[in-house]
Amino acid sequence: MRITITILFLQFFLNAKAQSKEYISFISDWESTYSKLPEFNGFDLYVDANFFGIIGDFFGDNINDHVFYIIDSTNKVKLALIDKGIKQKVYILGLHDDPFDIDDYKWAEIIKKVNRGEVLWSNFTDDFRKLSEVPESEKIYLNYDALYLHAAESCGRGFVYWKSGKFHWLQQE
Ligand SMILES: [Ca+2]
Repeated sequence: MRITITILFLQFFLNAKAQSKEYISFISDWESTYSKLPEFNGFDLYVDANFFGIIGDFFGDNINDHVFYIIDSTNKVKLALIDKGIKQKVYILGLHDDPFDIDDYKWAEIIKKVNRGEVLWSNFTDDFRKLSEVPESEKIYLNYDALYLHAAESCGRGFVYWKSGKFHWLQQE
């Protein structure tokens, strides 16, 4: 029992430490670099979501990228993806050309990294379905990471991933 508690405490401590390290790293990257890019003109870093920033390879070149939220002067939250590589590229979801017609990502209070190789799928087409009912041809497997967006209370959620030069969405109801 005591060992279990010690392990739980240790895990909690390590998680908290990892988060704060990530938090500090994103703040400093924003202040020293990203906030100065023309793409982020008029935006501030948004820090009120349940996650702060995510590091992973979302574009498939084995170089870790950065994902975080930004907020504009009208209080709308956009999802920024920094594709780090030989040449750094900036993508912002939530602008007028958003591929999913979303102009405010604030509803997605939680964003998690989906590790490479994990199945991406939609649980709703004409009706709800389980993963075991999804045909193999509709399952997506990537050899790089993806994102899982969801709201804590409502049922809005989905996978966002990059493939063939654009972003894709898979709905989870
Ligand atoms: Ca990359």
